[in-house]
Amino acid sequence: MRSIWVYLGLLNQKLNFSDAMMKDNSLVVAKVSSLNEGWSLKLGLDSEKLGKEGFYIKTIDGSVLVTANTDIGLLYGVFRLLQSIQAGHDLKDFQMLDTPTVDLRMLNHWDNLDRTVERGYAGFSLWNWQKLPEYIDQRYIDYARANASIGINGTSLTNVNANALVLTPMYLEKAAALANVFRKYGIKVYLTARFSAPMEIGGLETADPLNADVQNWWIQKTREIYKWIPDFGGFLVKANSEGQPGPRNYGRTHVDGANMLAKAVEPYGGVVIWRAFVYSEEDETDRAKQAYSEFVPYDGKFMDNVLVQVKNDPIDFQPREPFHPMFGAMPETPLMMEFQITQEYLGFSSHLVFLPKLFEEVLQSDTYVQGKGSTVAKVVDGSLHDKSISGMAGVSNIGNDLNWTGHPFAQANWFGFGRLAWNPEAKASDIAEEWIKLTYSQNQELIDLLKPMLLDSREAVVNYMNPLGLHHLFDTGHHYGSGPWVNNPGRPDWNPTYYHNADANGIGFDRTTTGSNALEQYSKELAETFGNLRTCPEEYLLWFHHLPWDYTLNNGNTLWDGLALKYQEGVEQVSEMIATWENARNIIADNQYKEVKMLLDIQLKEAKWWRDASLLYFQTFSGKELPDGVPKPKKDLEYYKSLKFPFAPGIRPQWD
Ligand code: GCW
Repeated sequence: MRSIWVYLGLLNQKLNFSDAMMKDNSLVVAKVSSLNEGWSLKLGLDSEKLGKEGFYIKTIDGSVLVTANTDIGLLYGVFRLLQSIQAGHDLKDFQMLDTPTVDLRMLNHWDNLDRTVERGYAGFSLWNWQKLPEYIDQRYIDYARANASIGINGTSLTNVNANALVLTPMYLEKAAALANVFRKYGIKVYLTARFSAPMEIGGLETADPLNADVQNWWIQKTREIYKWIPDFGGFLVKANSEGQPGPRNYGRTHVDGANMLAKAVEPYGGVVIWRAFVYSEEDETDRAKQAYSEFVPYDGKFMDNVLVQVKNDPIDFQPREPFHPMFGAMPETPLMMEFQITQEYLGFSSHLVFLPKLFEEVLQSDTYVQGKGSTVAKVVDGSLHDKSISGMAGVSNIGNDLNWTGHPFAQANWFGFGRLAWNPEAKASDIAEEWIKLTYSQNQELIDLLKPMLLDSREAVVNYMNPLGLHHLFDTGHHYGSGPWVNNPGRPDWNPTYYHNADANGIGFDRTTTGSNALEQYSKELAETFGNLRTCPEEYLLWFHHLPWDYTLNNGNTLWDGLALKYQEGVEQVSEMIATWENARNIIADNQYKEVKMLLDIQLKEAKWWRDASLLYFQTFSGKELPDGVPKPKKDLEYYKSLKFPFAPGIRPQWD
């Protein structure tokens, strides 16, 4: 580039085509409204297509123009141009028009006010509440830039297991300081609202959403928040879930609770994001069914500025589950996708797992609610049911670790989430390739090595942790490592034994008509496919069916042998990742090599732990020998059961 013109239209005149350009090799960054008529011929652009956040990049006569309707559109365009250059795109005839198809593209931090992070594996919270509001850590700015560079436009600062104190003036002032930093990057701040806040910090005797004093308290509180943060995004709420207070404590409904808050934020253009992750210990029915049963009857009852946020899967962010049946089942309600970027159930920050593969699988799942092609992506972007607002949230994997995410490759999951939130139709393989180019290099040999490694890594973790549709076999509380034997009294639905149901006859959760019939929550086509053993994809087999140990799998193996071989396959896949990484050694920097090599070694060790502990335990039911190709475990079951991890990261103290 010879010269760079950044013309934001601040002067009261239009940018003349001949003035600005196109004197070879310039970069012009200018809003559409500031381009004079001379441009239209050259551009042939219908600026309406760009909307509020889209951009258009075009090479004209050897110079490059980035244009958009808004400042944030320009910023997104410039970031994309830089990324395109970095990824080696030829700018000679470059042309790109892009707009997001999802409105709210958010990170959800599960950060506590004491800076611990629930399910955080990358150090402590970035938010240094003690030094805020005066001290603005450079990392807040870097965080905002990184997020803007992938199109994230919202961040919820605090844990959904909320502390009401964040709504007090002392913390609002601090949150406002963060909002001031983020605003320049198009990012709005959201706060988690503890439902009982009117009692805890407001001195009221109830938090009943139908009580006038309570309603008024929230109205006043919201007014106060908007004084601090004029562009406050709204509230994110976890209510009546895992011990959190909510409207049901008062015999009221989720609609009563959500709409009370929605009324308070409505005058300011705010939204309420109400989580559907609910299941009750008193409810005897299959946990997988409870959110659907509780929410679907309320379709159409929520105010227009309420989004119901649904986890991608019915149980809980597992390595693999079928998509959540609520997607597609609430045509009158905007359903916001909740993915988990932090790897609570996928190896914390020691395992290399490329999550866009998981996200893509969910988004491309067909709900069939309006015939073939009714994908989850179309539910989430609002196009299937013509929604006026749409959203996608990712539970953040960011902490104050030097590299932000603990594992260098976990950055790919943050990046990939951003790409998919911008465009849920994006392809995991394109995201992988782009990330490698932006992070490591354009070297084709390296791309050929790393891309398949990334794309296969998700299947590897499924294989060595929870193959064939098994789920939630994690040791309780911290969720670190294998614990299929865990069967604590207390909440059955927190116990692995509840999910695998292994006994002498077989293994798996019967969710067909002979069992919990969770199948009925899916469309007829899917209920038939999943319910029929001949058509149920084997990756979901034991999620839907309880089957005998000698059941014959598609490849002719018995279930027992097939299960054992899947665990083994997962371990071998990690060994292959290590071999791939060795081959990349000469192409990348030594420190980059070493860091990931050490992590891959941990991953291999833990993959073997998962295989051995799980198989030894299941063997006590199957009574069968391990098939050829699966090595005999070096330790016995008692050893694995004896492992305790009182200081595993990311846990909430009260969960132990
Ligand atoms: O998966 C579970 C986690 C909890 C989390 C909860 C939720 C924030 O183990 O730590 O709480 O989900 O999503 O609300």
